[in-house]
Amino acid sequence: MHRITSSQSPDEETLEALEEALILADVGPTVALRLVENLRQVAVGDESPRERLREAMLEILARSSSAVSAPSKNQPHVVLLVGVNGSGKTTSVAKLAARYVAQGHSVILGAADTFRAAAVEQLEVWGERLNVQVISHTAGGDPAAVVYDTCAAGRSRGVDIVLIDTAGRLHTKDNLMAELSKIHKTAGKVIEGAPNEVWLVLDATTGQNGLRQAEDFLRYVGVTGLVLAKLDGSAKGGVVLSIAETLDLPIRFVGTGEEIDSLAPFDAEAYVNGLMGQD
Ligand SMILES: Nc1nc2c(ncn2[C@@H]2O[C@H](COP(=O)(O)OP(=O)(O)O)[C@@H](O)[C@H]2O)c(=O)[nH]1
Ligand SMILES: [Mg+2]
Repeated sequence: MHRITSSQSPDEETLEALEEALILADVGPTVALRLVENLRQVAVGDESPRERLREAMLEILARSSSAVSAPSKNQPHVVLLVGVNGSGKTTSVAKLAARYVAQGHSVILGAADTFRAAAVEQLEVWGERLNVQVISHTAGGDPAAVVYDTCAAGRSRGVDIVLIDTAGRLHTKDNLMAELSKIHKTAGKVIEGAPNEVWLVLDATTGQNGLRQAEDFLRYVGVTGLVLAKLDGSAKGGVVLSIAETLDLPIRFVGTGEEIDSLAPFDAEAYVNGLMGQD
């Protein structure tokens, strides 16, 4: 039987299989190569390459997972959700609202996706179900004005958490990204230091384009964390590992279904196990 001993480097076949698994899980060739290259170079102990790879990934995730800013007692904690079309922003806003309400927080929602009337309705349906107020304007209006009103309402009512849904936008469209910067600044005009968090919602089925998305959203609105939606399908969501490694962005929540309670705080161990195909 072939056994790796202390002085040997792991066999090429194993390394190649691991690299391929990473790429198939959407980790991306650059980070996959870097991870496997490290396995190749570091002297091998008793641990299997697979186990060491697992640890290396957990290390990346631990490094990027700074503590999330906590809601303060004095003013609303504002969270802005951003991302491309259909990534899961509105659903994630609703899920987060349900979660915060269950924790005893008061919540208000801002329907700043003014591009589509359906988007406002979608959020209002969730708001009714959760008994949470939704601030909206007519479709086609200025999203920054919605953000202004939502933050102002949140402040005057003394709510704990303000969650703002935004329109899906292509990260490559400068005018839409500039609009997002304006939304960001507007929140800060109403509530000092707002938004406290800007979470980029990524669809787990997004391949390496997710990294480019994260870079662009980070540049325009200072993304502070990720929400990985749709991790319930066959997708492994490896792109967030690339993002964590490359941009040092923490993953905050994971969406695992269309239902309101299908959202959980990110669990690095579970994620890495899923990535490596052992649940
Ligand atoms: N399976 C699954 N579907 C989701 C999840 N999050 C959102 N969706 C679905 O993805 C679609 C787009 O979601 P939506 O929140 O409207 O995306 P938005 O355009 O970014 O606001 C909807 O059909 C949602 O029900 C998830 O975690 N798992
Ligand atoms: Mg939406």
